[in-house]
Amino acid sequence: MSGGSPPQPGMAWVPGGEFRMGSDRFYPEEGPVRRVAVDGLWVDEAPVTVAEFARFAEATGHLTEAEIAPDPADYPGADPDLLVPGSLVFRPSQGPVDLRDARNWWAWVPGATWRSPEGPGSSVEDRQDHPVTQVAYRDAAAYAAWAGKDLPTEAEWERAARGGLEGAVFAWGDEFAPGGRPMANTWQGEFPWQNLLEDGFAGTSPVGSFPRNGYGLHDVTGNVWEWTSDFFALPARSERPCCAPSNPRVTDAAASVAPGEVHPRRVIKGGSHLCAPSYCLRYRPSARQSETVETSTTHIGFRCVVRP
Ligand SMILES: [Ca+2]
Repeated sequence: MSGGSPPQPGMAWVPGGEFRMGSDRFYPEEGPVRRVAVDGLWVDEAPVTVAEFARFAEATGHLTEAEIAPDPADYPGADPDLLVPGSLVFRPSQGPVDLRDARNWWAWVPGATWRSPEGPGSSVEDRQDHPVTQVAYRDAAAYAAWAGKDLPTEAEWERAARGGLEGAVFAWGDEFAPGGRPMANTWQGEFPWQNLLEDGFAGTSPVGSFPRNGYGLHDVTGNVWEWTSDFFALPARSERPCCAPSNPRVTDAAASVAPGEVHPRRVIKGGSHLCAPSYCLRYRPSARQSETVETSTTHIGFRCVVRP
């Protein structure tokens, strides 16, 4: 069944059905591979852009998490001088660093927002058609509600990203760069200091710079990570259900809170322009990470869906 004509411009129909979700070939949090069913739905052809988010902010006056000072209650023991509006900004290192410590490339920058993603003095003036960044989960959800849309569940997102290629490594097949052609905005070279720019982009790229997948979607992997509405959990390993779960959702916020943290974590999907094979081979439909809901960075954005 197709969904008829799109409910809004710039959306593509992703047919419902069963598919193999997850992967057993890369990182442990992606497995086990399990059969999952989702209903057909409309999916934004590209991540929400700066221009689109600007229309939302203009219309609603929405203040993003990055524009609001953190609540001291959420950060016991924190230096009050650091509890100012701001966000996380990627800073390449001068040379090889310990890849186990993300502080080697993430800097907390006061004044970094979606309008000034790298902090005061930076601008999105020439990035209107890039994905919006520096948006936390609440900001993405508020945009979706304003637009008459929703955020995808992880299963919906992965179904859409696979483009109908059952079990393929990438959204376009099993070969990273078929015929030498870059298919997504990722990181080539040694992360986080040597960006060889073989795909032409150091940071985010205009949406649609790379080919569509089989369902007509751009930038499902690479460019920016995308928020989904599922709270983070590891897929169950022991169950052998008789039937594929239909439209599964993970709704347990409390279980997603990591030790020592106060905020729940949601699933982000798709990898970003910072994903390098040596560090984070996550520009794949099955790849997933958890992110605390109040976090915003220069490499997380989102796209929306409409369920018929
Ligand atoms: Ca790149």
